[in-house]
Amino acid sequence: MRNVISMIVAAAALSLLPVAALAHAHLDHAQPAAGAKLTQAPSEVSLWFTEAVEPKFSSIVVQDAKGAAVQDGKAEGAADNTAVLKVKLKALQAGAYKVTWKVLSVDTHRTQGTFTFTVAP
Ligand SMILES: [Cu+2]
Repeated sequence: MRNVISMIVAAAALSLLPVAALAHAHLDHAQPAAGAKLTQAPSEVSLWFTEAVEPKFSSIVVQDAKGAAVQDGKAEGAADNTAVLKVKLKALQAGAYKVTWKVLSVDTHRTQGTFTFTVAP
């Protein structure tokens, strides 16, 4: 009985693939926004994607101009939105920062990208 159920579940999952494969998790928008010039240092970076992502298999790295990582801990999802990935930041000094994100979307496709923002109090 268990085998029959797992076969049905597998068949149902496969039948969803052609539809899901049409979409990938692209970055929709970010906070801070790409290219933003901020007068106050942000305490976290939040990314909104075009489809749900798997936080356990996704990452956000934020680096200062010297390449040192300034994120505080691992990227995590948001309780109210499966298409959001965010990471906390250490106290940022003035300067330029580069955000590099790599995500695994729920349709199992990997995407990645980078953008920068500047803190200029
Ligand atoms: Cu996709």
